[in-house]
Amino acid sequence: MLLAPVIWILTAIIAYFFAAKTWWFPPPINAHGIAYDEQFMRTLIVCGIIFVLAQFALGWVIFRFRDDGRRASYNHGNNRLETVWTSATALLFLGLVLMGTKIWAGVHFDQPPADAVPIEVLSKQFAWSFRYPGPDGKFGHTDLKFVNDSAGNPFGLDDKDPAGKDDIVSASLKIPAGKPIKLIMHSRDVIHNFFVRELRMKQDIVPGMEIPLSFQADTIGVYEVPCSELCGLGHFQMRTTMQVMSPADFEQWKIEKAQK
Ligand SMILES: [Cu+2]
Repeated sequence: MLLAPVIWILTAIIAYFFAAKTWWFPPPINAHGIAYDEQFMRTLIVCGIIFVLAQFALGWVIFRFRDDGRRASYNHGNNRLETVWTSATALLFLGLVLMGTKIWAGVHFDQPPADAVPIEVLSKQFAWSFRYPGPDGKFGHTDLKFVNDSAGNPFGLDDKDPAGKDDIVSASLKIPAGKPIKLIMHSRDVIHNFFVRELRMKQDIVPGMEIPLSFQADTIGVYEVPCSELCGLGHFQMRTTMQVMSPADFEQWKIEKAQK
């Protein structure tokens, strides 16, 4: 008897925190993030309404069929109702999955435009490095035998290759706002994961593979890039930042870095 109001009150409290968005995501900074949040809200509203109705019905059934001293009766159920709600659930589920798939696939299957800014990403236990081709637009040759973290050469740049002379290596990601970006990601050791909450994007980086990820960020600011795949003892400290700059500031930053 007491259980019914407890279920109702708990349901109301849970629904309130979701409706009031008490603990929520940071605002998205790109069109994909906005589409992602809209799809999330659609799914949450559909599931939320069903959840609240189901919990209230559960409370009602507990109350209605409480032990009032009468003999219990047997009910064989209702096949038609079961067919209806199972089909409705399947349809809703498939519909939401199809809508969500389109948003997800847009990130992973659409090809970046030819003028996308290429940036090479190297993840390793337990740091991030980013490489830009510099003013010549060409990445210099690299080789494993030149890799030297303590000398500031995590990519293994070959200093005999003129194309690599102007390559820029940075410990944090800098990108221009409103421009398509193409990340070319590698891992040196184990699986790491590139994640920026505000982009609503998360991508595993598997050693031995070249993993592409293209996106665009529109809001200037500094955002955290935490490694999001448990990659070893130092995983907790494997984080850097993604700074979204105005295109002019980005060009200026590249010039300053290339001169060093
Ligand atoms: Cu990691």
